[in-house]
Amino acid sequence: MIATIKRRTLLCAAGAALLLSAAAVSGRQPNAAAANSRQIAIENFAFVPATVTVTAGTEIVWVNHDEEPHTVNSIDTAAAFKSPPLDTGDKFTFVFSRPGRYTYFCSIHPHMVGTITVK
Ligand SMILES: [Cu+2]
Repeated sequence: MIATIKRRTLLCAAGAALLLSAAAVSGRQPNAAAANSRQIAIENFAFVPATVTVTAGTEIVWVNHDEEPHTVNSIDTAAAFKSPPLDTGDKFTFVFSRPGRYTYFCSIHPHMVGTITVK
């Protein structure tokens, strides 16, 4: 009985740690509200639209509509972001605060490429 409770507590702690690391990975800044938000769909092994132009401070939300897992990984180091594998319906958010041109790809299917231009 006690062993069961301890195990549950451990599982909860592990769950909380996962949530925390997911928040860190997403690049979300809790106190900094994004000026704008844009969605990019991941469907049929492509980022749609593949090319997006936004103003600085815009939050990009990628949503995986495929049945396959995908990731969103930056190529440039100026804005480094790396999502965990996204399952169907999963989202990944990153706020682009500085102007520039950011290319990213899916690490599982490297032919999937997209570009964010921040003005
Ligand atoms: Cu992919």
